[in-house]
Amino acid sequence: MFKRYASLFGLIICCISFKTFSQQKTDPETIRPKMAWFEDAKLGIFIHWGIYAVNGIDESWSFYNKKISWPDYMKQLNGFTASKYDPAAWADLIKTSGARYAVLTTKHHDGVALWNTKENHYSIAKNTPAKRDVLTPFYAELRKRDIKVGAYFSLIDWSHPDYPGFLKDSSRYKAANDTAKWNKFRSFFQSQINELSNQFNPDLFWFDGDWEHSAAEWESEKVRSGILARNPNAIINGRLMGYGDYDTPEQNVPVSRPKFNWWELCMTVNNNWGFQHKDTNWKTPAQIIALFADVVSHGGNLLLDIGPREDGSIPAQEVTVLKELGSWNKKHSEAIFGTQAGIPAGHFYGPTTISKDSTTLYLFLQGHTQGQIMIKGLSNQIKDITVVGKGTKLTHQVVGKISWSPVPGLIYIDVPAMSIDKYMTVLALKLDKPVSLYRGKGGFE
Ligand code: FHN
Repeated sequence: MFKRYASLFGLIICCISFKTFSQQKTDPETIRPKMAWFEDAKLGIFIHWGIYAVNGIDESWSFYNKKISWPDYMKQLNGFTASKYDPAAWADLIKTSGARYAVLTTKHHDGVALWNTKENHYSIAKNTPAKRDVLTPFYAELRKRDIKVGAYFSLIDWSHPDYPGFLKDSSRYKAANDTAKWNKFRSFFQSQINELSNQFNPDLFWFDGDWEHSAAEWESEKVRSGILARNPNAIINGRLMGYGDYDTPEQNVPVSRPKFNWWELCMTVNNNWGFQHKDTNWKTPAQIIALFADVVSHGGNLLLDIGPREDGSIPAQEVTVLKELGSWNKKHSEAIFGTQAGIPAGHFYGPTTISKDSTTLYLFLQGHTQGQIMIKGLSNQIKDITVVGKGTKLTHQVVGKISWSPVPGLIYIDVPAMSIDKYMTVLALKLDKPVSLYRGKGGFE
């Protein structure tokens, strides 16, 4: 019964909100096997690290939007030292958070590569006092800890003389009007992608900036097949003009379940992707944990962004968020990792997840909820209720169940103050059989 409602719900949602789904060129059934680790991962850490951390200004956008001139922006090359960069400590922190993958900006729209690119263009290794490729050691540390390796790569390269776009309201040329130049740029960016593939063999390619050109102009199909020829299991995010594997909403927690397949919300801990001295608008661990539960409840992953300083140190607030998220994840692991999206909204006021075999329903209690909570339309018998990570057993009461009617009663559970978690309490409801929901009108229907 649950499956029937889940598909109906999915179908309705799909029809209303998923333009991008219908535009995807990849067949979900073909890619399903390689998506398995991603589907179970739930949490990834995004890292925006680049020369923009020197002045603490918008990554690339600051010169594009003319808040600073391009020459002044590029002067930040001289201040990027990576002097405190400790890739093992970064990887340890990521592991502690519970994340299963990490995505680092190998090159943002400003064109500065974090590895020693063979192409004749900017890199941290050649043009900054850091004087080294910072990708290799980080990826090695991630792999030692069994964390999947992700490479963010901007298709847009506003600093490249052969790239059409440059500043807001002024471009160098139009791709369609100078094919020779555009072809030169294409061969440049595709060579850089080949370098990443061959040197680092990322588990995940995270493209960005596809909006400036069409799939035909980027040669998205060729880019995709080139990556897959090197590694057929590589996952590609959905910013390759239809040639990616999953959707990437940004900064906006979906208000309803996005779609059947795979998606990932990328979100900052404060207001910006990269390090900015003035940005102190940090989300609290409680807020991040609630957002994370919300995303997982809707069947997605959270790609939580941090912005290290130019020297490679990570702001204390981000360290705290990752550590607190990690200890909460450790305690509530069974309710998050390897679960599936929860029941549709309306049955319970809060996020939910379901075990893979569908016989355990997890309820995430908002804030410091204590006292009575209620579930509507759950047709199952509840065999047992446990506070996850604590083991406390709770009792429940079923009210209003008429023996001859298909309408299930209302379920009330008392949550005592002594069982609540400092961030978000989770209850595990063991059911008599796979989740079965009633969504009728009542009476005989
Ligand atoms: O322009 C970028 C932005 O700077 C940042 O990198 C985000 C992360 O998803 N992506 C782009 C905007 O969608």
